[in-house]
Amino acid sequence: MDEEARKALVLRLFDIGAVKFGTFTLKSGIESPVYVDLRVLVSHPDVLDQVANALLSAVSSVEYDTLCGVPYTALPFATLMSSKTGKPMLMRRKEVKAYGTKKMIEGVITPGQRCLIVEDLVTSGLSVFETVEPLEREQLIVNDVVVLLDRGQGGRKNIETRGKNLRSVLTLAQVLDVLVAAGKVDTVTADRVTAFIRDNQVTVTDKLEAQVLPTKKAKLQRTPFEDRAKLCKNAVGVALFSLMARKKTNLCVAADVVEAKALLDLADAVGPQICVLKTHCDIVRDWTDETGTQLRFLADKHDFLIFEDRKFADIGNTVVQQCSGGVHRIASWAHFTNAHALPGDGIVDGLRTAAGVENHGLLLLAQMSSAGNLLNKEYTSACVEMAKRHTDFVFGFISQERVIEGSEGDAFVYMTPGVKLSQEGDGLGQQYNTPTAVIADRNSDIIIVGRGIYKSDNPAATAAIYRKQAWDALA
Ligand code: S5P
Repeated sequence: MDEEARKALVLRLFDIGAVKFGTFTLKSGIESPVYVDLRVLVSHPDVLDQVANALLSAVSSVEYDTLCGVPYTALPFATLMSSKTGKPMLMRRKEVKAYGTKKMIEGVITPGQRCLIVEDLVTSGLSVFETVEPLEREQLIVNDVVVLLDRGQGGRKNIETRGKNLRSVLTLAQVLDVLVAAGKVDTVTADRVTAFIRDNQVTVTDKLEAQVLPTKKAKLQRTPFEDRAKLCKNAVGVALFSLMARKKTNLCVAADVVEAKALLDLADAVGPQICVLKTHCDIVRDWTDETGTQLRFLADKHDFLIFEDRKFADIGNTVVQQCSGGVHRIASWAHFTNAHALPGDGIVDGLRTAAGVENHGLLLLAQMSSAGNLLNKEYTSACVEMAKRHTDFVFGFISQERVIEGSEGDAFVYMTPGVKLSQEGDGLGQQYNTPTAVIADRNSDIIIVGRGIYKSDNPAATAAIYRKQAWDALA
């Protein structure tokens, strides 16, 4: 931005009351001779437009794929910049939704993309990191921050020492120079402001950082899987926790392919990466007893468990037949299966009768990934209570997050479907989260990935990528 444009912008900011001089008590209780309120800009579209142009010219040499404004004041800045450049925008939620998908970042997330942070005002620089953190957790690359006004109180240093480049359109010192030259502010006031800035430098201490950045506050303490194996009461659950600890994987592949050969080939290819292979035997058009036998052979060869995702939902007497009989004879080859809690305890009793607790286990569906599903909080709690009544057989949940806290919850495993590196849905209601979001933010144990892996060009290599992300997210 040239000198004239800068001057014009400063004068307009002063005219509309975005920068004021006098005596103001800040949130911290400190008295300041200057007050900057950039929220008023939304009432002045011409200034907003000037600001967006100025921010864009400040980042003309920066390479980025997407941009994200720090809420709320910088959101309209980012929106205009996105519209002018055609680059997509992401939005960070200030409050995480208490229901539904609990996303921190809205918009289409493409891991590996470079995201530019747009901020209105930098004082300490810490609020920038409240936005950087969730973006980096989603595997976006954040190198650059652009701000309209740097107050000059140490924010630049705080941002740069954390490895980010800061570009600012204006500093408060520049604003003062323009306003003094234009006769809008007298030199006594300008000197007071300069002295204030000098005397109020903000250094970010660990304590301050922990107050501002929530994830620094309470780093999740996870009980190791080998210890959870000792808490679990079902033999298959014990085997699963031990396997995860031994093989160092918390990846389950949903092998939703429709031919037996394709299923076995996929199982053989991803077998080295997974702790669980999840099947839907009723979508395999040429299923025979031999398919089950071969799957068991591959499970032994690669050290994984087989989970038939049958989602039983009938009365006890019927599920006995469905689990042990029919064409699929599920209990003869699957290590564990799952059920809806809807029919009541009889469904658990029926499946226990059909399969036995020695070599089989059961998960309950406590939450689902699909949009508009009817499994509300009360239902989830009722599922949890049901599981606690049957710990000899029920060893975990299909859920979107950990549903039982504390050591009591450590005895159960939490498996989460709806996982993909890119979060676009499938047009049929499926909703996706990234491996990191599921494991690190929602404290789940195992990611279940279907199309993200079996539809990729190289399922074995893709499985290795998901495996690493999910395992690293436990740390
Ligand atoms: O809530 C659920 C529960 C399950 S078990 N949402 C799900 O998507 N699933 C299953 O997980 C679903 O039946 C499918 O086999 C897998 C997800 O597949 P993807 O291709 O969307 O990853």
